[in-house]
Amino acid sequence: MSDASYRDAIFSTPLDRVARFSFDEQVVACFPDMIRRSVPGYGQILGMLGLIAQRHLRHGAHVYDLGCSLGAASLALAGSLPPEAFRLTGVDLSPAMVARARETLAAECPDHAMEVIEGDIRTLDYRPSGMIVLNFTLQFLPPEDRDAVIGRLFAALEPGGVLVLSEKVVDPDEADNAWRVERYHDFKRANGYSDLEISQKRTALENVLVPDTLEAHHARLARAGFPRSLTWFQYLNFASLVAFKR
Ligand code: GEK
Repeated sequence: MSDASYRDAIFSTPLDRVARFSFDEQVVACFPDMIRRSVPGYGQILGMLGLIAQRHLRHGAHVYDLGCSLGAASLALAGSLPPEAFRLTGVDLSPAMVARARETLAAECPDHAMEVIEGDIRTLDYRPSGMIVLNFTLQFLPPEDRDAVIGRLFAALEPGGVLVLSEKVVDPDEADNAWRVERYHDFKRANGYSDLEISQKRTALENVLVPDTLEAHHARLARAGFPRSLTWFQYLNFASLVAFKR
């Protein structure tokens, strides 16, 4: 990224009332550092998006990057595919994210046809697309809205289209879940977060990020009409699925 990126220190000082997490200016400034140190496998997932697109994306098709934040998934696709291979629309609800994503995509890949729009993925009027990326975004929607969104994405995909869905997940087995969460906190500590930062971030995300089980994701994809979905990646309590529309 061309702009300066700051280290995430949002939850490093004791706050008497921890605010609900939101994607504001403060988060935008340190977002690349935050997501890299907080999401196990984030870089590997981005790297694989281009390879999945190379195999499954019809030449010239349209792609959505939903909840695009600063456009990292879009940049990863542009790094793997030539400009004529696809057109892309990034969508995000946060004006601060959209502004920075627009600047970044224009500076880094001026030859690729990529636009970023401010919008809510629950109400967007979707155009026919060959690939849809939901990279750690569905988890922020109220659980009762998730079925309808996945149904609309299935309808928007062209035959042969693919949906890539990456999410924080919860294990139905309580002991297995506890082990994954504890090792995830070790992962964050190893990446320089203090116990205070880990616990305050956890509180801020309560009721904002509500994870589903992998089973619930596959069942939802099937209900929406996807004849096939598989978990292609998992690292502790973070996973990525791919769903195919035949
Ligand atoms: C990446 N995909 O770097 N409509 C549109 N955007 C939304 C909505 C909504 N209803 N709700 C939340 N968002 C990115 C990372 S971050 C994940 C995605 C994280 C947006 C929100 O504004 C934020 O930018 C993004 O979803 C989630 O590959 O921060 O853990």
